Order: sequence, then structure tokens, then C-alpha cells
Amino acid sequence: MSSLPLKSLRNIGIISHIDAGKTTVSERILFFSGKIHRIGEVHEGAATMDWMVQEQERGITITASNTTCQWGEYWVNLIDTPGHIDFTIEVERSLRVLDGAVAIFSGVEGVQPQSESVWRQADRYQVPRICLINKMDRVGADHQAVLEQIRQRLHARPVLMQLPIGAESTFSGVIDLLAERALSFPDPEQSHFPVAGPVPESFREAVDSAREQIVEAAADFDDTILNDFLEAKPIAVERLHKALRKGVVEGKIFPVFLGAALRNKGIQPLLDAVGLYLPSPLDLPPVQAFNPVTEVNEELPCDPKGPFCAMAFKVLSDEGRKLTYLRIYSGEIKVGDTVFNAARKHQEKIARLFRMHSHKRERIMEAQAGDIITATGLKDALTGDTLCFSEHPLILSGLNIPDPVVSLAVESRSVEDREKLLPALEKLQWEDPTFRVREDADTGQTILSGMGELHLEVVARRLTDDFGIVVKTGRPQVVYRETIQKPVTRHEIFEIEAEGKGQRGEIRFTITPLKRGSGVHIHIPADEKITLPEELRQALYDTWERSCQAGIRSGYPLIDVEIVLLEAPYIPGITTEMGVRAVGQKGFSLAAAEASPTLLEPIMALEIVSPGEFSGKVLASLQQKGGRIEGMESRGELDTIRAEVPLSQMFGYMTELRSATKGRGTFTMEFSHFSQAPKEDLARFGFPV
Ligand SMILES: Nc1nc2c(ncn2[C@@H]2O[C@H](COP(=O)(O)OP(=O)(O)OP(=O)(O)O)[C@@H](O)[C@H]2O)c(=O)[nH]1
Ligand SMILES: [Mg+2]
Repeated sequence: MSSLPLKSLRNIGIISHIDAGKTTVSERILFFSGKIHRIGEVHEGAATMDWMVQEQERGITITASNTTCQWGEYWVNLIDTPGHIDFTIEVERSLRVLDGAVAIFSGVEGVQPQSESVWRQADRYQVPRICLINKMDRVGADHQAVLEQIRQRLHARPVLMQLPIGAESTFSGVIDLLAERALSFPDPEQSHFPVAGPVPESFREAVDSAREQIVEAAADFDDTILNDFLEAKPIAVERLHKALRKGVVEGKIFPVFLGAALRNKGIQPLLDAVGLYLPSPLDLPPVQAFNPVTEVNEELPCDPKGPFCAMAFKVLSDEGRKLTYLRIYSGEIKVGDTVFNAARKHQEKIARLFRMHSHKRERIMEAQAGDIITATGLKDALTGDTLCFSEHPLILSGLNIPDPVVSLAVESRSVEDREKLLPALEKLQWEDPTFRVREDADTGQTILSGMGELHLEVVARRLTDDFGIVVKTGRPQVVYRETIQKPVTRHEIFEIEAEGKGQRGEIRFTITPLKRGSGVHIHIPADEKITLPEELRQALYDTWERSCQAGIRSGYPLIDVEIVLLEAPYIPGITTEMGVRAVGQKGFSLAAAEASPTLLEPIMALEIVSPGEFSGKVLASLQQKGGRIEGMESRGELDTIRAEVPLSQMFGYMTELRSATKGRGTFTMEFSHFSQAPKEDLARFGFPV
């Protein structure tokens, strides 16, 4: 099918902490919707959506993959995302283009650190969500505790839609509170449909009180329900659906369902809920796109007849060619159309269009607003770029791309491989904007940088798996940052005579430290003291941007600074671009050197779960690393320890934690902030100590 019916289309993602069961749920969705005929398990390396060799070997999702399936009257474009923080860009790009999401929590572990991270990402893009508390079959599963954590940690309002029948190993089904029926889930070999029966008498009271809470939540979005509720009149289930749907689409409530995906329980009601509560592309407010010609923001409703506008949210290198994932917001495209990349001012031709099923493709001839598809033929478009038609240029806001904190030197083993290495790395960079490559000017080594040890390990392995290149890798290193500690104002003139032509530039500017996390701000205001024409202003901006990237002493980028141009006279025929670039660069180096430069190191937020008996050992080792313990909570026999620790101390921590806890401790870690680096590091890079 080429174009999907818009009203019944659901573009959804599955998001959660590592291991909560996203891929296991996705596999069941594909199975029960008839898209696949056999269930493949993650731990057997057989799940459809984990198609990459390394995903199958490691039993984790690395790259988000998508597929389309049909559930009753609904069409679902589904993206299964990874939970590990090193692959956070995959969640980011998915949430940027999705209309709704299913957030999964483990019934045992509850709201974990990455659950919080992905929840915040979804908040940022205002993605409506429903929730699944999974693993209800496991010992210690407690949905009430998870609901409380959703309230406390995510500051969200969950609405419990089901009650569990049985617990842990006897978990056998759920009570559907709205329809007031008991659902059990037969072995899928026998039947794909839940079996409905009456609510057992023992549940009566619990059902009445839980159902009342749903009605109260619905009443917040429909006054007539509130009135009928107060007058104790019966309220049709359809009216409740409609009101809840409104609350979900507005992002105010989050219906919660229960299941055990591995045991094939709870999936069909979840799919029903995707259709009932999550929005179609038509239900969402129009997207905003900037028209660079009129310089006006335009509102684009999801309309196939509107101007063509799509976001390239993912690029995959497939046998050396680019496969570009597109979310179409407005208009339509056909095979052979020429599209315009408004930011890069570049025309490109769509060679082919596909609908994806994990990494398999189905050719289609056209696609329209609301859909998620892939295209070949686009050579230049990168993640976050907007495609449109040249007669109506449009630019959508891009996505948040976190900066790398870990680097790794790589070297090819053979001479032939050396030639293949850089082109292969370039292809991997198309795919992943959080992965960077540079040559070290001093050693000539190729340095990869990325989000974490696992991220770079995966990239290095892909060089072998996808490109047949064997590399030797160095030890992972911290990617530091530089900053300054005091403001400096400088007046700088540059004048030379080169090849018979004079080159001149003159500027006065200040460079000021900003508070941590501010980034780099360069201001070139328009006032009477700055008479540079536009192209020279741009040249100066570029020069400063690059200077910040290159840093002052250590080669690491300079951050948390503001550079403001105060004066820049323009003398026609005398001030030149080369002069402006030279004065910008020289002025920057001198001012930055005077501004008391220093080095910052990344600090990581750590959450460790350890059996209580080993917690003392774990805490002692964290303290030895210069970590700051933020808190500790006990639940059952497990302790959860939260701490902040410099990344430089964390390489190889997995092995250390395993040996300290007899293999029973686990941890997650994510970047928290940059902080002053210790004296040894300052000295190593030649900063004053
Ligand atoms: N007992 C039990 N185990 C489950 C359930 N769902 C998933 N699992 C297991 O939990 C492990 C992780 O499941 P995945 O589906 O890979 O989790 P994920 O969220 O996709 O993980 P990442 O992609 O790595 O973030 C696998 O071994 C599953 O078999 C469940 O309902 N009950
Ligand atoms: Mg997965």
C-alpha cells in the first residue's frame, strides 16, 4: 500500500530504559498484527527489529528501526528505539518525528534513570504517551510502586486502565476497567485473541474504585462527563475514550496498561489503546516551518495538498549508498521528483521510495503528508535537514545533538585498510551525528569521539562487520573542554601586503566567561560602530566559531563563553575578507590566552543497583574515584546508589562493579555536566595550575 489513510495512521515509538522489553513488545506487535508469523526472541538473537549483527550478539538494540503494521482499522508506523544512553541520538531523532509513544517500564525495576531521560526527551518534543508496565510475571513485580514512581519521579499523571489477574509467575491476564471484563491471553499457538469473561466477584470493589479514578480523569477533559458523574448517571464507554484521548493528546494524562511481553500477555489491549488514545497526524497542531525567502514562520497542517515539506531524520549507509528516512509533514512526493534542501541550497533527485520493515524494503511510488518512509538518491541530506520543493522553500527546526565525551584512537592493521578507513568512517558519520572523526595534528592518529565506551566499541566493530576493515584501538580517553575565567576586551588591527595587495582588518571585541552549560554565544550586532558588510560579518562569525571549536591550548573545544563585537570599521577597498579572518583569529588567540583559560572535565551521573551486602564496597570505591554520593535507597534486598563521578575514573567500571558484587551489580551512567579538571590534567595540557 502506497499512501496510508491519515485518520487511522499512528506514528509511534517505543521508548524506555535498557532491557525494559521494547524489542520484545515490538516483536509481539508484529506477530499479533500478522506482520510476522513466528516470534523471535531478543536473547536468542532472533528479534525482527534487532537486525544488526551486533544487536543480535549483544542482545541489545543499537539502532532504531521501523516497520508498518495494521491493527484493525489502524495503520501503525512503529519505531523500536534503543535504551542505552550511548545511543540516545536514536531516541532523539525518533521522538523528533513521531506523533506518539509507548513508554515501557519494568514492573520490577520501575522508573529507571534512562526512563527519566527518555521521558524528558518526549516532554521536550511534546509527544503524547501511553505506558506499559511490563514484566508483570517476574518476582517482585509491583505495578502500584511503578505508578507511584511515575508520579514522583516523572511528575506525570498516570491513569491505571487495568488491574492484574494473578501476580508474578501466576500473572495470567488483566481486568479491562473501562469495559469491565476479565481478559486472559491464550498461548499464541492456539489463538491470537484474548478471551473475555466477566469480572470475578473478588475484584468487584477494587474495580469500582479504580474505574472511578479513570472517570475522574476523563471528567477533567469533558464537563458533561463531570456532570453525569456527579449525578451518578451512566456514562457510555465511548465518551470516556474520547475524553481520555483528549487528555492524552494534550499531554496531560498517561493511561497505563499491564503486561508480560515475553509471555505474550497484554499486547492486544496495548495495540487497541494505541489506536484509541494516541493521535493521528491530523490530530496534532500544524508544524512550524521557516520560509527563508519571506523570512516568515509558516504553519503547515498535515495536508497532502500543501507545500511539500519533510524532515530527514535518519541516514543509513547501505552498501555504500545512502538510505534517507523521511517524515513528511505536508504535501507529497513521487519517485523521480527533484527536492530542494533549503538550508544547504541544494537540489537532489529522489531515485526510489520505500516503506521499511526493519531493514527490508518495499518499493512504493509516492508518499504523502503524515507518513514515514525512506528514499534513495539523496546524496547530501543529513540528519535534521528539511526537504521541500524549490518554489516553496521551508526549513523545520532541527534536533538536539549531544556532544561527544569519549574518544578512541584507531589504526588500521594493513596498508590497504588504511586507504579504506577514512571513507568508511565518513559513511558511519552520515548515520550518526553524535559520532565524530578527526586527525590528531601531533600524532597523525585517527581519533573517533562519541557518547561512551560502548558507542565507540560498536563503531569500531562495524568497521569490520560492514567494511571489512580490521582496526587496532587505543584506550578510551575523556573528551575535555576548555573555558575562560575572566573577561577580556581587545582591540586588534591586522595589516599586511601580500602579492601586491593590501589585506586589512580591525576589530574591538570582548570575550566573557558564561555559566556552565551555556555553550558558545557569538554576537555581531548591527550598530553604527560595526560597518562591515554581510559577507565580512559572516566571515568573522565563522572564524570565531572555528576558533572555539579548536580551543586554546589542548585542542579541545572552548565552551561557556560569549564573544561580542564592539567595533569593526569598514574601509571600502582596504578592509578585506582575509584581513577580517586574520584579525578575528589573532584577536581571539590573544584575548583567550589573557582570559585565564582552564580545562573542564565531564562528570557523569551514575546509578548503581547492588545487593545490600556489597553496597559498602561499592560506596568506598566511588569515594576513591572522587565521586560524590547523591543518595541511596533500599528496596527489598537491593540498594540503589546515585552518585556523580568524573568520567576519567569510569573506564572499565563494568568489570570492577561485577567483581565487587559477585556479578550481581548493574549500573547506568549518563553525562551530567562539565566541571573544573584536576591539577594533573591542567598540568598535562600546559594550563597554569
Ligand atoms: N520475564 C520477562 N522477561 C522479559 C519480558 N519482556 C522482555 N523480557 C526479557 O528482557 C530482556 C530485554 O528485553 P528487550 O526486549 O531486549 O528489551 P529492550 O527494552 O528492547 O532493550 P534495549 O533495546 O537494549 O534497550 C530480554 O531477555 C527479554 O526476553 C517480560 O515480560 N517478562
Ligand atoms: Mg531493544
